[in-house]
Amino acid sequence: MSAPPHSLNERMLINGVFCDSASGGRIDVVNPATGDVVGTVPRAIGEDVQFAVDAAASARVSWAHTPPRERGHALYKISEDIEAALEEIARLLASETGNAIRTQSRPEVRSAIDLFRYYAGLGGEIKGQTLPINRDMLSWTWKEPLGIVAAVIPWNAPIALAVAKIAPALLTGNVVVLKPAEDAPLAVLRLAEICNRFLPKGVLNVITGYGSEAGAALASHRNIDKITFTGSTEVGKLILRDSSSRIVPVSLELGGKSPSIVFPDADTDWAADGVVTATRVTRQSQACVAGSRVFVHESIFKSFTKKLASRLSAFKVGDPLDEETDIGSVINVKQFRRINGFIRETQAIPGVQVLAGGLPENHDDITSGFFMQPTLFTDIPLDARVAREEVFGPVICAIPWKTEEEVVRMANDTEYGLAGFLWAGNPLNALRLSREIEAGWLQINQAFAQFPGQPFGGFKQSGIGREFSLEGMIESYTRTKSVTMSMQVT
Ligand code: TAP
Repeated sequence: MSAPPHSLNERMLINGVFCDSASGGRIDVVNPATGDVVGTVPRAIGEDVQFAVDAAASARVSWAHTPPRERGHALYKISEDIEAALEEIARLLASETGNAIRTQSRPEVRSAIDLFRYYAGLGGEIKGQTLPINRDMLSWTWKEPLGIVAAVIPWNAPIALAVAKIAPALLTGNVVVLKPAEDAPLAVLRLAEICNRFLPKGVLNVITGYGSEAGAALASHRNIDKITFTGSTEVGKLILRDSSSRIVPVSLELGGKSPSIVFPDADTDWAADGVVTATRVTRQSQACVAGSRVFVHESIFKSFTKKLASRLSAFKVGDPLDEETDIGSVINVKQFRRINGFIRETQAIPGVQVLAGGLPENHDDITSGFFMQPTLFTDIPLDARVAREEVFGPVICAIPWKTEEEVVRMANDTEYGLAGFLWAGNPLNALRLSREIEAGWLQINQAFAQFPGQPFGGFKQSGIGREFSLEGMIESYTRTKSVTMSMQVT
């Protein structure tokens, strides 16, 4: 294994100062690929959350009054310093998440730079409307910031997801208290250090700690004006329920079980490569959009799944910091056991075929190095757990279909509705079906990651609200005030 960065004793950012928690408690951050402690971070408690919210409250008015162009300029300066630190941040990310540096961590930092730059130029778009009520009356709307935004993010893409919340919230004049996941706070703290160079104190605060402790205290704080959360549907529901007592607006980006539909006339080499990308296996499929239900037309099912299996088996799995590695390590032992539970249970179903992967060696007694070759199952009953629940790991189900009506029904038979992928020789066939698939983001003959500017978010239990876009920024981080004025002077 290549050497990880030296172990870091980090502090969290409150009111422009890097500090320890009030309790003095600390949390180890472990490289899942090696079991090495790569750093420690403060274990924030309710008192720290209070300090951070108070700091944000003090900074709120002056930041809201800062001209949007100046706020955008600060975001651009931040993007330049992230670019200068790209390699260091990417190594940190790879070390704490287990995500391979070449295929995941470096591209993730690049996407964060892009996202800051996208929002940096949108200051002039925070605009209202004038309304034609009558000639004697002027009526217009203003878009105002909401105030203090509580942002809670998971570990699977911490830098990209932090920026997806910080950049639009700050540009629109809000102040932020962000909590990263306990498994992956280090790169986010490095990002906070860069942001702090260009932002007034208190505008961005980053607290580290456990979800049930710091996360819950933040999300339920009575002075929070907006909650934006990415993570599990289960915690999303908790937050939504709790926020209802205070009528606080909530944006949720939750789980998924996305369909990937292969038509009989698809270019099967192109589609097999695309399906692999859609499953996000190079991030151990720890991705909410992962197209883990692959519906293949029955006329090409056998040949296509064989092609898919050979591609999945060819990936190099191992040390995330090695440039040769395609797929790194699953995040932690809990997720590793959970994923293996799905595999074990599915393998035991009579008739199920395992075309690639399967249970990793030493799956029972492992304490680090949660490496998994992607698994491909066929002949699975549609009601099997693996075909219905989000695995959040490299486990794919291939399912045959006969008619378009049938595949639409199967694709939509899920509580989720985040993304979907369609692979067809005649794109008009895919286009026709795309109207029927219940998902917030569909791609035809491609499987890219989100582009800045593209509204991204889920239908059904995959979430509420849109990110990565001007539309999402205005919806999620501003409120509309109407003003009417008489033009008759009496
Ligand atoms: P969650 O438990 O939902 O964690 C996401 C974030 O919420 C973390 O920062 C977590 O802190 C925090 N959190 C946990 N409990 C909280 C509470 N009661 N109040 C406020 N914040 C709380 O997800 P996870 O454990 O990281 O992953 C579990 C499952 O979530 C996965 O299997 C997958 O299905 C889903 N997931 C979805 C996504 C996306 S992008 N949709 C991303 C990651 C995970 P701690 O990490 O410190 O507990």
